[in-house]
Amino acid sequence: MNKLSLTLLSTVALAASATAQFSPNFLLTYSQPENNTSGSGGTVLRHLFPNEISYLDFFTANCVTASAEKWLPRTASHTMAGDENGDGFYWNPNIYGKIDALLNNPLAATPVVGTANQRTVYWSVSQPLGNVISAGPFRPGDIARIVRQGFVDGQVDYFMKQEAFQLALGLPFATPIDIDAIAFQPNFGVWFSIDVDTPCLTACGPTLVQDGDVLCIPPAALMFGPGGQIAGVMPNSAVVVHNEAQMDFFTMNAQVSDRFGACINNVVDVEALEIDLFGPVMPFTTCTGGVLSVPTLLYACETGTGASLLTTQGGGQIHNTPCWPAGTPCGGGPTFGPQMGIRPASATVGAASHINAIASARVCRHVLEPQQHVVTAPGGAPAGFTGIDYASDFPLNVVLIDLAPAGIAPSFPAAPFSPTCFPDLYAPSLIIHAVVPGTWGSVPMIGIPPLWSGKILFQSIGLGAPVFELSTPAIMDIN
Ligand SMILES: [Ca+2]
Ligand SMILES: [Ca+2]
Ligand SMILES: [Ca+2]
Ligand SMILES: [Ca+2]
Repeated sequence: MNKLSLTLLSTVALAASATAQFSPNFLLTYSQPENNTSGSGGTVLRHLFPNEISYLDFFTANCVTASAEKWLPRTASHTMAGDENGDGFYWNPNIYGKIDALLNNPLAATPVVGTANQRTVYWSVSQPLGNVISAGPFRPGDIARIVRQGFVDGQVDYFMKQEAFQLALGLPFATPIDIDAIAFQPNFGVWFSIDVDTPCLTACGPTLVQDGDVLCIPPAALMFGPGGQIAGVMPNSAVVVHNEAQMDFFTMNAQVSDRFGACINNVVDVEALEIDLFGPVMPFTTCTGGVLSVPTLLYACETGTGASLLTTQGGGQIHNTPCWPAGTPCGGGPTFGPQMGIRPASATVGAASHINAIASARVCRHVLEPQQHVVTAPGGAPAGFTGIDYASDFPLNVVLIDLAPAGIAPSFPAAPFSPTCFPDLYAPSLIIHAVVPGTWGSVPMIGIPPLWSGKILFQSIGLGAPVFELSTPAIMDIN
């Protein structure tokens, strides 16, 4: 028995646990800056950016309050990644460009089965991460995350590298690609879309792979690493399962309006993918005579402004969330955005965004974000001159303050604490800055002495769960 068949056997066994993880809730990103429906208690957390991940909870929230709540703020990314571009600032408002693909890998180890955190999910970027801190690059063609390796923080850790996609597509490594949608289940393989039409050499020979195509790398062509990541692929193994014309057909059938109320007839570009484990599975015979199991796919497309979400089920439909359809049917007016957690542009026009990345997930929400990320105060500043906003589902929260070194802040595993929220402690001296109640609020900033400069770090401990649960970390640059 060769190595590939052995790998396949083990993944079939693992697949049984995957269905338990499917959630009607989503981690997701939007293509444009948006505001969420809840308003996040008036805090800065209501402003969602294309390089931040939000959480949309249809299940534990009642439908009236379902809102996209910020889950991976930029400040948490730059604390995890450090001063990746070496400019002396942690703060990089354009980090990643946009997050254009998201993956909650069912094979990833998580402290609690069925949940995910900011260290377990993977994403893709549209602009490379700076290469000052991480030994490995984070390129638009990678699906990766930022972790601590041993005692070294800020390292890029891959689900699947650009080179593996290139190999599967029959492309030379010199041809960069941008992956702009990803989904994975061990029994269905890797499903993806690219951002720019590219001539490839797939399993079917020379093929112009289009940005609206949906491709699969079948399970038998994948080799897995010990953490459930893709350690290798068979060359030229990628298959176009739904080409752009087929995706246009699904979209036409779905009969969904865009933000202006016009009916969408094509995808232009497939921008987000997730496998719907509750949907039917269809067989697909490839050009080589192989048969693939094709799952129901949730997808978003570039034309899907107002943040609609569609499904391939039944030949193409608007996805039904547990609360409502994820788009307005043709003739019913614009798709506004609140159906997927964001506010419309006006009373008559929907939100500008299409959904840019999506992953089914269940997560804990505990987030910090300074109102002001960079402070220039050579003359000093009084206490409370700005604030650190927070979101927490815990009744009581202890906000810690610490100093961070230039470059990269060290983190420490919090286990057995924080099993569902952020899993690492960035404030080891445990100096208490404030104690605040839950949901949303703001903590006053400390005063800054004249001529002081440095990096100030905040992280909060939520109390009221069975064990302490940590917030995402935040760093302010003080000049
Ligand atoms: Ca920087
Ligand atoms: Ca990308
Ligand atoms: Ca695409
Ligand atoms: Ca995308």
